[in-house]
Amino acid sequence: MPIKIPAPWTVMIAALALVACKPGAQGGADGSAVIRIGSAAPLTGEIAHLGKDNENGVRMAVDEINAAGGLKVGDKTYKLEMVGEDDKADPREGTLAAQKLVDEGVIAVVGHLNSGTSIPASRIYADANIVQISPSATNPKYTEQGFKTTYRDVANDNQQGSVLATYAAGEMKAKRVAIVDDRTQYGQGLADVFERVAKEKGLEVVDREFTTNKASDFNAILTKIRATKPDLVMFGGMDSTAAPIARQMKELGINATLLAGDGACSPEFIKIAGDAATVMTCSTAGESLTKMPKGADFERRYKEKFGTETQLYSPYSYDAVFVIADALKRAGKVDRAALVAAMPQTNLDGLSGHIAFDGRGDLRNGAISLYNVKDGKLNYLATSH
Ligand code: ABU
Repeated sequence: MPIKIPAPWTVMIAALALVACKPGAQGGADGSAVIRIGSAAPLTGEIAHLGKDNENGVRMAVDEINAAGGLKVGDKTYKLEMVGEDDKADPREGTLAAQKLVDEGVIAVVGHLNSGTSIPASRIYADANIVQISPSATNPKYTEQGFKTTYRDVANDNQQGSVLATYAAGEMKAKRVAIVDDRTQYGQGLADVFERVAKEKGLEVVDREFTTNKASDFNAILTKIRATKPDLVMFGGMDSTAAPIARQMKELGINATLLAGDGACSPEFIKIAGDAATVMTCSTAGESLTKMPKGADFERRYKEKFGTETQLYSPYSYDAVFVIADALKRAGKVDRAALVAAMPQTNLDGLSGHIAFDGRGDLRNGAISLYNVKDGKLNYLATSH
């Protein structure tokens, strides 16, 4: 028998359904209007410390905007709400997390952390017309897919791989290099660019090896590399893998620099590698926090709020929220399509530097910073634009 619903209830149910389906803006528990921003990063697994750092940057920006009274879009003021998802640094989990964020009605996403998750997730966001800004995915393919929704606010690995190879050939005066990568889209991609440019610069690539981002025993690879007598070992991969490589290089008596990209250039690397950490020279895909005019203040406030130091990408995930907020204000309404249309005109001074995007969604004039390890800390060496 059909159930009859009294007329006022049908109106209320229809109104609730409309609110539930409307992407971007929702009602808050206190009756305020709310804009949801997604944060996708690995919150469990080997690089959870980096994922948490990304999420903390988003949370810090969201809390600051709310504490200042919220975000005025058109004639209405909204509170921001961060919706965090754990993608476990896994491509398949990344697409599941992306779909969850779409279903949760976010207007934009900051993430993912890894290129290997950001790239497959980007199609899902593009299909849902959701702006995605990765604060850390550096593989060039991420922004080469032709999506209008795909952005990053760090430099890419064409630039990073080239700077690393140029630095190895120039300042480091390396002649013989061995290359190892972790077969992820980031690690292999960065190692490929490094290898191509290193050869162009006249370096001899004496060995090319690969491992995985889950491996912890590198004895076989490193014993083979030791026999080739390299000046440096370039590694494409993350800090959780680079640290045991550094330790085992020391144990095997390999007298070479470990040269790595942004994924390994973290305080966590130094903590895990211990007294082998000084073997490393590395790059990050943005300006150094120590060179950002408000970097020290950010570091202090971050520590006060989260009780821990920044790792790598929180300045960029923090900035990504302000980029979204700025584009929403210019769009004048809380609407996914309007936000997508406003993004290309981004022209903003952020914590990490000036933020404007090229036609693909890559950061214009991105910086690569170089470091070595001194006194148990990353020691800034130089910036290349
Ligand atoms: N950029 C290094 C770590 C993230 C990634 O691109 O996979």
